[in-house]
Amino acid sequence: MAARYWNEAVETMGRPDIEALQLSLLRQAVGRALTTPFYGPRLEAAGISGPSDIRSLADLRRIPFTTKDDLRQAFPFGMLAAERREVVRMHASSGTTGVPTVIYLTAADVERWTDYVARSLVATGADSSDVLQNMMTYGLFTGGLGLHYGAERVGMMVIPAGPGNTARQLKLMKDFGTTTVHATPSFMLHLHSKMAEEGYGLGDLRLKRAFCGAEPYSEDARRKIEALFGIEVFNSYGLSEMNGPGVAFECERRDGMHLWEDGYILEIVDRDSFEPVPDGERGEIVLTILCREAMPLLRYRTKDLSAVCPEPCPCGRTHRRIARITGRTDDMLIINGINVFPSQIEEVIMAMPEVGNNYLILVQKEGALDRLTVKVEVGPSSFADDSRPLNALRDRIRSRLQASISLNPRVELHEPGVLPVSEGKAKRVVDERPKL
Ligand code: DLL
Repeated sequence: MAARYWNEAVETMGRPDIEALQLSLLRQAVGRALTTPFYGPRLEAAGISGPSDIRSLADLRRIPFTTKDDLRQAFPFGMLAAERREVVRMHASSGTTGVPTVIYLTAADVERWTDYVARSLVATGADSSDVLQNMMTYGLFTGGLGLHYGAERVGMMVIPAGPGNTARQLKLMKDFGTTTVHATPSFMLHLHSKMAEEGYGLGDLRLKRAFCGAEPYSEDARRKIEALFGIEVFNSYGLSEMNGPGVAFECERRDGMHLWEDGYILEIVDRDSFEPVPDGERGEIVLTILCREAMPLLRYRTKDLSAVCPEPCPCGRTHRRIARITGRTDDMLIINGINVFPSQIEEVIMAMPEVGNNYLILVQKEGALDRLTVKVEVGPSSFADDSRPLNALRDRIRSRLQASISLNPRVELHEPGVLPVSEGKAKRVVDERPKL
C-alpha cells in the first residue's frame, strides 16, 4: 500500500529527532506555563523556575499532573498564557460540576490544530476528491469546527451538517455524493437503522469511509458499521483539553491510532501508582500539549485507559500508536457523544427544594442511541390528586437538566422510598449499555 502523507518529513521522523524536538518544545511550553497564575507557583514549587530547568525529557516527571479539577479551579483565565487580544477561539467541555473546562487558542494554535487534523485525514486515504459530511456538533464542542478546518485544509468539500436529523442527513448524502462522514459510532448505527424507513438504500449513497470517535466503542461495533454500510471506519481520539479531534487517528491500516508526537508528549501511567507502564500495557493516558501558545497544559490526566501499540506501523509513520480506549478511571459518562458527570445531575437536583434525597441515573440503549433517564424521589405532598403540579415539576427538572448537561433526559418522579437505597456508598448510576 502506498502510504500517503500530508507532511512526510514530520510524520516519518526518526525517534531521536522526535525526542529532540519534544525537548525543545517542552522547554518553550514550560516557559509559557510559568507566566500563568496557575502554573507559575506550581512549577516554582517543583523547582522549575525557567525552561533551562528542563534538561532532558526525563525531567517531565518533575512536573506535577494537571487534572480536570485544576482546570475548574483556574476558571476562567488562570491558565491563559497569551494576551486576551491574541486569543481567537475558545471551546468548552463539561466539568464535574457546572463549571466547564475551557480552552483558548491563538490564530497560530488553530493553524497547528488544523494541521494535525489534515494529516490525520490524509493518513486515512482521504483527499480533495472527497465530500465530507460532518455530523458532529458545531459549537463549544470541538468535533464540529475542529474537524471542519482540517478537512477544508485538505481540500475536501465539507458539508457542515451538524448532528441529528437522519432524514436530512441521508438526503444531503445522496444529493451531494458524500464519500466520507464524521460521526459518533452510535449515530452511524442509528443512521443505518433509519435508512430503509426514510426510503434510502446503499445504492443511493457513495459513502467510502467514516471517522468515528468522541465516545467509546468496540472493535465489534466498528466491524458492524463497516459491514452495514460497506465502508471503512477509522477510529479518532481527542479531547477538548488537547484541542479536540486530531490528537490520535488511525491510518489506512486501521490498527491503532497514531498520536502526533510533535504536538503532544504521550505518557501511559499505572492507574493507581501513576508510574509509567511498559509499552503494550494498559494505563491512563497522560498528555502534554507542546505548542499551544494560548493555553499550555502539562501532564494532563485524561482518565482514559489505553496502551501503546509496541510494533512499528507498516504505514511508515513513526509517531506511536495507541490502542482503542477501553474505559475511564472516573465516573464520566459519555451519552451519545456528550460528556456528563453524575455530579452535574446531582447539582441540579439538589438545588430544587421539592426534590427528596434519593435519585437514580439510568443509562440504556434505545435502538442504536443512548437514553438517559433520571429517576427522582419527591416529597409525599407532591402526589396529590391534581397531577398538574407534578407534571410542572417534572418539566422544570427536565429543562434545568437540559440546560446543564445539553441532553434531554427522561425524568421520572417517584414517591419517597421507591428507589433502591444502597447500603454504604450510594449507587446513583446504573449503566445498562452493553459493555465493550
Ligand atoms: O470528544 C473530541 C473529539 C471529537 C474526539 C470528535 C473525536 C472525534 P470531549 O468532548 O472533550 O472531546 O471528550 C473527550 O471523549 O477523554 C474520551 O473519554 C472520549 N473519547 C474521545 N474519542 C474517543 C474514542 C471530544 N475514539 C473524551 N474512543 C475523551 C473512546 C473517546 N473514547
